[in-house]
Amino acid sequence: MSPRKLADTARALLANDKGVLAMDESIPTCNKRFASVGIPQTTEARRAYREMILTTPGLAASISGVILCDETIRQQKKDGTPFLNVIADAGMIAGIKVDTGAVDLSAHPGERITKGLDGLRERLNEYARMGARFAKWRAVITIGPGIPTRGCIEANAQDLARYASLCQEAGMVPIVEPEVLMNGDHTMERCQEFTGEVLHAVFHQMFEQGVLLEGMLLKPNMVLPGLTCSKQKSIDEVGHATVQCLLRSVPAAVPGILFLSGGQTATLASARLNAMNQKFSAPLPWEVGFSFARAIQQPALDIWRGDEANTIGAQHALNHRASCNRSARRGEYNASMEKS
Ligand code: 5MM
Repeated sequence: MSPRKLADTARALLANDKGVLAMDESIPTCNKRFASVGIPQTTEARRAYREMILTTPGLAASISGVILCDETIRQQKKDGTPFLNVIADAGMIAGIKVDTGAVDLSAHPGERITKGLDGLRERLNEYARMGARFAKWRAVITIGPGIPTRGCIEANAQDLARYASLCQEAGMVPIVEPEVLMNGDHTMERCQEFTGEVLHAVFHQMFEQGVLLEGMLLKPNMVLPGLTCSKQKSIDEVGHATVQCLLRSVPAAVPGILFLSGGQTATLASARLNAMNQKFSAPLPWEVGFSFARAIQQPALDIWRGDEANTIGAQHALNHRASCNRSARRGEYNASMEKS
């Protein structure tokens, strides 16, 4: 492991106010998204969709890196060009999702633990040889009656730290993604409390496992009220609670925070990211960016619908979202951009 190389990759992913596009949906998740808009759930449809995304003209102006899944990293364009070459030729960095999904955590009803540590060293070495320079692992924390428990938080935090340490050994930057879900009727205050608790546990475990903070990136949830909470909050209130929570729990040595969107609408995710960068830019120790999946892809998927004739329109929508989020990183996003 070269600390300099890791830090350089992390910085490259944050450079020029760009973001990281998450297009690493597992086969079941991608199929679920396709089913919702009537696209056939086939290997070829997933390949064609990923080709549409990766060949979007100008995408690299707003996107520094893309997270792929195991199926996609091995696929090619229709003309045979490997996706990895398309990504490199566009000037973007390839990354890979290396968790293998979340399953029920034994003895903890309603809670989940992420799988994927078995054989991870070998898989990381293979992906590094293929050209991936960073990786991603998502842990899922649910808020509900009596949960999350310490047992669930600690188990996921330890696995995230073991994953991060193995990534760095393989020369890859770990994106560490502990997601506190927005499903439920909990208040924003409860989300803030548990997001803080989870982040403290994650950074404690990363310290124990010797993870180089300068060579990693954090991908957390924003601090939000639950989807069905009766007390929804303004954009500025969300921005304030999120930044306050992160300032209390994320060490300054971490170079960047790349938010997930978690099911927020595309425009709300941009507006909330913008509020954080607009109102708090001066005192923040880390860069505050994005690694959205749905909040970048969904408008494009709604247009594409599996029909090649819709490619240009879908690519335009994808580029638009990526570019709005780049503006939000600078605190320059505003609603009028949606009209143009
Ligand atoms: C939370 O999901 C991640 C960010 O996506 P959103 O911005 O849509 O919330 C995303 O990278 C996720 O980890 C991937 O889509 C992979 O998910 P699965 O569950 O298919 O492994």
